[in-house]
Amino acid sequence: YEQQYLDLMREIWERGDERVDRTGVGTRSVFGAQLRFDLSDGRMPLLTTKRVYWKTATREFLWFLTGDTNIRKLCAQGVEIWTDWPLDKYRKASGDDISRADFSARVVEDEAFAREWGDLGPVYGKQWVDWPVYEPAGDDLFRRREYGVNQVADVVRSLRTNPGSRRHIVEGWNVAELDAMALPPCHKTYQFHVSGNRLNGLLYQRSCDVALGLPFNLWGAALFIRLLAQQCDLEPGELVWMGGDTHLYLNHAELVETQLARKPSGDPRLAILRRPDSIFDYRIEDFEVTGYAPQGVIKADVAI
Ligand code: THF
Repeated sequence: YEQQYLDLMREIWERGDERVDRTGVGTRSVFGAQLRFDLSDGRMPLLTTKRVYWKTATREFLWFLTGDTNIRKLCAQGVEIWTDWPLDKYRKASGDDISRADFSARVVEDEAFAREWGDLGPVYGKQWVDWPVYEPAGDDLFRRREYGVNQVADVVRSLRTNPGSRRHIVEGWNVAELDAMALPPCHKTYQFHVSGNRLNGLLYQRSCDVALGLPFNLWGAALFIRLLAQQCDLEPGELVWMGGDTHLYLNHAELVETQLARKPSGDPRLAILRRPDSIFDYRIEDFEVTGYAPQGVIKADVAI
């Protein structure tokens, strides 16, 4: 189960191509990778060879479902995984060498500041629940419709009414809006598939930071399947993960070596304690992980 992740990590570290990437940090990379995880009986792809903050990843996922793209609500919950991008932009624009903690605190306290500096542009949440729609307004003009497409609500509906469909897709890659995003989506395409009473899901990720991002991305994709399954009276099936540029940053050497020296231990399970009326009504208290006794945290810097 987890061994697949460790094997991928080792493969990239030992045989990946060395490349200079956008961030300037440098990576070792393979192109095209696949992992598969059985999600039956509460199983989740939650790594035990280091501590993964599954609550942080869950809060991020619930934030996506609200359609919000401002880091303010994340910072207010102590989730700082998106803070580095607005922070970098603010530092460059203002020349102020503010610390991450001070920046985050200001985003939480000062609403106007958050509005100006805390937004990531039309990233995941916006595209998932409010993909913009343009309608003809006469004379070759188009105007933006007040409500966009809620892809998540549509998938809930299509899973319920037309389970055999091959079009249960949630897409983040809105070509026309990429330039306005702090980062174009990495986990860009989710497809769901009903087989008997089981719900499978596939995540295609164009670019993957295997050390820091992938543990979060796997958790998020598995959670997506679990929520949809509960809402649509299906059993969780399998998660298939596919990566495009699948890489390790060169400054993650210590993490890689520490983690590859460890052996998976334990068998964590996720219980969802409540079934809300809609996929948009889950709260962090609804999730309980049992049997999770991970090995220690391994700290590493994120490439911006
Ligand atoms: N950019 C890069 N370079 N890597 C990524 O993983 C990544 N993401 C998102 C967008 N751009 C990315 C942001 N997601 C962490 C985890 C997820 C992130 C960003 C950072 C991180 O630092 N995790 C640490 C600390 C966790 C914590 O403090 O709660 C960890 O040890 O897991 C991938 O989608």
